[in-house]
Amino acid sequence: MSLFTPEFLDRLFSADHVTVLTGAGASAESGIATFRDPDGLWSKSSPAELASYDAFVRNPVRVQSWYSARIRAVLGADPNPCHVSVAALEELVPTVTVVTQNVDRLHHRAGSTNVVELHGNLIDTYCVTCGETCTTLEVDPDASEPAKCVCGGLVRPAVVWFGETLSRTAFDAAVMAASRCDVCICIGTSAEVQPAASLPILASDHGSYVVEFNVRETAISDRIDATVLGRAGTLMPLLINEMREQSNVGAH
Ligand code: BJW
Repeated sequence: MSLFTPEFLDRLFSADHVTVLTGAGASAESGIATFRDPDGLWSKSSPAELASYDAFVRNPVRVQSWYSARIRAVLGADPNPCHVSVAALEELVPTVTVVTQNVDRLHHRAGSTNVVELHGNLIDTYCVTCGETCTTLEVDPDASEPAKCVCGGLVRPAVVWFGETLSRTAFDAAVMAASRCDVCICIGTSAEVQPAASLPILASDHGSYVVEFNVRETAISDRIDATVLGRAGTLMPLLINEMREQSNVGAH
């Protein structure tokens, strides 16, 4: 007995374009903390003190040291079965676009070839004064000075903070992917942060079948076609197995 509805599977088997929107839950099984879960990053620290440009300028050492620890966590993590299965979708569907809110580069490392990073990434850093790429923002929480560029400007991670606009190129690509896909699979996002959370609704408005894989219901559950409850690293491999079995049946 499949966990997935017949309509979802039918739409997926005949899809030309699938858009996968991922959030922190997709990387949770790689050991990377989510934001809004009971043990998530925002349960320990306030986003207002860490994830805005104002917070960064007010206390650069605090923000840089917090990001230093997160960069180390991401560099020490590996893609999990969810990332691997999302990459495997490319063997089964003509066009797959991965639109991720995650900043950990794990979709790239798992082999996905068409990834749109809505909120930037944690690997790159740049100077807020001259804009040059900097090698590192590594700083201890008790450092007396923040990490600076050779020009003297503060070094920041290449992520999108609250109140900042997303890259135009990335957002345009995400809107295009949401409005043109036949199926949209949202994995491990609370759908509480805009404008990312509006993408599945846009997909639905354009006739796409929209399903979410999550351990709990979310802010968009009652506005989409189906919610499949479970862990991303379990559900995505199950889905790929069903698709492979179906394509083998079709081939014989
Ligand atoms: C599992 C699982 C497992 C766990 N398997 N599932 C319109 C209306 C209202 C507000 C706004 C609006 N437009 C703009 C705003 C303001 C703001 C916003 O949305 N605020 C809301 C919180 C109210 N948005 C912005 O500021 C954005 N900019 C913007 O819109 O620019 C234009 C503009 C500017 C100014 C004014 C108006 C317009 C920018 C947003 C940037 C978000 N940045 C962050 C930090 C990135 C850097 C970093 O990593 O430090 O991005 S915040 C954080 O939230 C991070 C995430 O990408 C993002 C989304 O979180 P996500 O991925 O959904 O994670 P969680 O933790 O929330 O959820 C995890 C889910 O996984 C849960 O559902 C679990 O159940 C599930 N899960 N384990 C499956 N194993």
